[in-house]
Amino acid sequence: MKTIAIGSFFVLFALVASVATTAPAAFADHATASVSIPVGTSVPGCEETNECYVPAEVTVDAGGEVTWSNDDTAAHTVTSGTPADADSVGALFDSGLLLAGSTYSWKFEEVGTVDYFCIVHPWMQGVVVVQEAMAEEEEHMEEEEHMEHMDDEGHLITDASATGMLSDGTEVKIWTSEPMTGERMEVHVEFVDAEHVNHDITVTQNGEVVMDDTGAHHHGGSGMHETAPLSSDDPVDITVTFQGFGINAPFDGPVGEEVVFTNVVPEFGTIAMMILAVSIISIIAISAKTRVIPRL
Ligand SMILES: [Cu+2]
Repeated sequence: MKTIAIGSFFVLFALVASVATTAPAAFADHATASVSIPVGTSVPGCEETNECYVPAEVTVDAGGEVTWSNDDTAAHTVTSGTPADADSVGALFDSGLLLAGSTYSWKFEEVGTVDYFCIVHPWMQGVVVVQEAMAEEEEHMEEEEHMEHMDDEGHLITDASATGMLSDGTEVKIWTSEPMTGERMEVHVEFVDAEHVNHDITVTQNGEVVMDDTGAHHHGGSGMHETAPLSSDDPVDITVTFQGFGINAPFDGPVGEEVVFTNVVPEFGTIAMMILAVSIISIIAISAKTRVIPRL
């Protein structure tokens, strides 16, 4: 009886997990975009590097929404138009004074390019490109393209962007899409030949956290994660923290070990650099060759 109970629990779990992992997270997501108003923009200078709004240009589908957050200590505005053309100022939208720490959103209905700026600090300028919402077919194609990196079970079949290893010999592979401004980046993680893997994963770009998933569970040992829309094309750093094999705690394996992938640049293929940091928790002496048999 007990075996049956555990067995059906497992099936149910596997079912739920597979539904969760195959649900098509809009792979080409242009429904929303986020723009930050960084610290220090109330004095001129940010326009020299086009960083008064970050990113200075974002793309959304028609009907998509852009959200600006004022991360500066001064108040700013997000006002459509350009300072040079008085008639254009605020013709489409105007946030009014956006106090420090507040946000403003606007939904863009029409295809085209919309300039905007800050009335208080007119050197602050940005652009929103509104594009035709992608036809469903195209989206499917992108989805298939995306699936080409994995087999039916979600295991990587193309070259991994980088590979690391836990102290028990379990290989950890990652594959990422290219980091692109305004786009979400996909990160596939695979613990090779492992089942019921629990892990955390953090992605940073130029020191900014763009993804922080804790408590991920991949019943087949692999899964896909997605970052927030990126604010630059720069490479990212990925930290995978292993949290053990198993469905119910206590979990097996070198819990707490981190595999850190720095400077991940997918177009250059393989590893830029890989560091294995072993935390104190995992000084359970397991020989590097020992395979940990996942316990159900
Ligand atoms: Cu301003």
